[in-house]
Amino acid sequence: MTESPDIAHLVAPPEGSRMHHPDFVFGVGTSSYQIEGAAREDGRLPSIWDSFCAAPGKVARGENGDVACDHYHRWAKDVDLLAELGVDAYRFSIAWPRVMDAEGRPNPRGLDFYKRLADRLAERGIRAFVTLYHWDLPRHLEDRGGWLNRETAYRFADYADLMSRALSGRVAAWATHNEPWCAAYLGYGNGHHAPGHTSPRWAAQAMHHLLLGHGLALPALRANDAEAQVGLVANIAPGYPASDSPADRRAAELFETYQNAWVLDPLLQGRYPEAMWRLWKGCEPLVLPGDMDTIARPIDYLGLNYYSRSVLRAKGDDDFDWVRQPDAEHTTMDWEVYPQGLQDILESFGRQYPKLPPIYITENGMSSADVMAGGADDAAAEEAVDDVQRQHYLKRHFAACSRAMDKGIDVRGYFIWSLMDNFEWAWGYERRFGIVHVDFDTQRRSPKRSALAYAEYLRQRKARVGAR
Ligand code: IFM
Repeated sequence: MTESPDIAHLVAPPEGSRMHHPDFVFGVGTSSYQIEGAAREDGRLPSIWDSFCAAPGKVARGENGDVACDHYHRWAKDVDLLAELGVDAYRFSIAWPRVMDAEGRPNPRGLDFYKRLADRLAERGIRAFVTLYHWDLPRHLEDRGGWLNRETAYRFADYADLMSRALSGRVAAWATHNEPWCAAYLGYGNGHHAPGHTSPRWAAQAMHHLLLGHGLALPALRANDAEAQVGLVANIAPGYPASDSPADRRAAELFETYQNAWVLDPLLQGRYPEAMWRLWKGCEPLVLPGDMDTIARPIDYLGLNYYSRSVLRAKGDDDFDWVRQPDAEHTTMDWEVYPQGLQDILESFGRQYPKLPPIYITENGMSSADVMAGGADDAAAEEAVDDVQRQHYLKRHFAACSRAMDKGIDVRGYFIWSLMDNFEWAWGYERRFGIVHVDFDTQRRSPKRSALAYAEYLRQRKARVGAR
């Protein structure tokens, strides 16, 4: 994976950036349901995403993760790809339904898959950042209420115990959950994600049990894998008022409470924000004594996934509307490209949370309509997709992160989402987030120019360290 050395500047952080430091971790991320496929192999049980995809009208074109990137069979080659990229770390998730049967007993074939993967990563000098829950809940648990059932939080702790015993010593950092906001709100509040429920009350309860599961899992993770860091990954977005009016400013604050503080306040301060109790209006979650202390157990790091910002206009007293910025740059998700938001939100967390742990940017990246010239099967199509918008996107977000670090925010690493094009949930395969192009007919992987530039940047960074 090489191109001319001057390609590194296409994505590289600015000169003098603290991100050039050799201890700063650069990586890429994926998740189990989005890439693995092999949905019915080696004892994997059905997950809520298998059912959701099978329900008419839930996922674009009726697509599903049955095959996805076929990573379950191609994992060794995918690790080669990671090694060629030269990343320090790889963030992936475990499919809970692959590793535990319905009685909670381990499934050795599923466990072996992740052991082999973690071992191969270690052989290649790539650190494993492992997420336990990236949304593929075993269906048998959903049949008993899913995250609405408090029991699921305890089953999650059992699962964390199993995995941290199985992978002990092979993992640099565990994340309990990826984006609990999405799991709770999109899964139980507006139904855009599995399991597809549409009740604000259920979203609040599901969130509480997700966070409780996080807290309950921490002691086992620490006991079984003492060297690893332990944390949680949250999706975050800054809100900006559409005007200077007090009402719009309040709307932006309300948005940030709903989007960020709903997850981060319990985690870092042991309580839900006051404003949430007001917003819930009779849809409050049931919180038992001691729950908030469990949720607020100390973590070693906080993973933050940043993609875009929101601009808000007040709608009545306690509600808001999103205001699309028609002249701004957008991605094919129709998400505004707003790098400054990353700096702003990191600094604002620094002010809000005295106990803010070290941060990893665990996801950042964009989807674009990347087409291989001449078709992926064409031997002449060796030329990389020139994903210019993604290269600019990454470079500007690296710079924003760098500025926040200059202002004292302790960011330790940065993971591009995603290693390769994959199953983008309700949007199916059309939305391509990868820095590596995947032809889903042939499963051929072809690094895009952003990947080549990232690899070259990482190669130069290592060479500089070696030359010291
Ligand atoms: O693909 C998702 C990922 O699974 C979670 N964070 C956002 C990404 C892009 O939508």
